[in-house]
Amino acid sequence: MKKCLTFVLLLVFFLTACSTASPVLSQAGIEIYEPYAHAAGVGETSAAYMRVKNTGSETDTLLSATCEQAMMVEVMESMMMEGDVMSMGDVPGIDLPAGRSVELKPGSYHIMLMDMKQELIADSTISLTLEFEKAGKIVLEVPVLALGATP
Ligand SMILES: [Cu+2]
Repeated sequence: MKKCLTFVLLLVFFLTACSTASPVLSQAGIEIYEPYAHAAGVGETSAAYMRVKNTGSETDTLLSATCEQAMMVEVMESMMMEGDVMSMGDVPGIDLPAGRSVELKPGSYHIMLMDMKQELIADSTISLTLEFEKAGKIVLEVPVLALGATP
């Protein structure tokens, strides 16, 4: 009986681990987990976040991104707080070491969607194209969440 319970607990543990750890997309050695963007109005700025895992055997680099609904898209890193303002700058790329995950999250790396041509409505999705040095282009559906919400 005790063995049986241990087995059930292990099974529950593995099922839980699997459900939170499944990528929404796996292509050319790149896995994408939990992508999301925040709602924004026309002319406003939004950002997209996600976890990117490189399952390949060589370092890859996320070079750039494009989104049809935004006038301009840049891969950025938030660097420091200056008073109340978070300063950020575009980066030439985000290195993805082999076998490792890199998180794009508020206050860190993010994909900035600038000057939206179209309103980003919560509970909708947008299409984002990521360009990697080795994996090439990956088109991704990104769920839009209310401002400040996380998956
Ligand atoms: Cu930014």
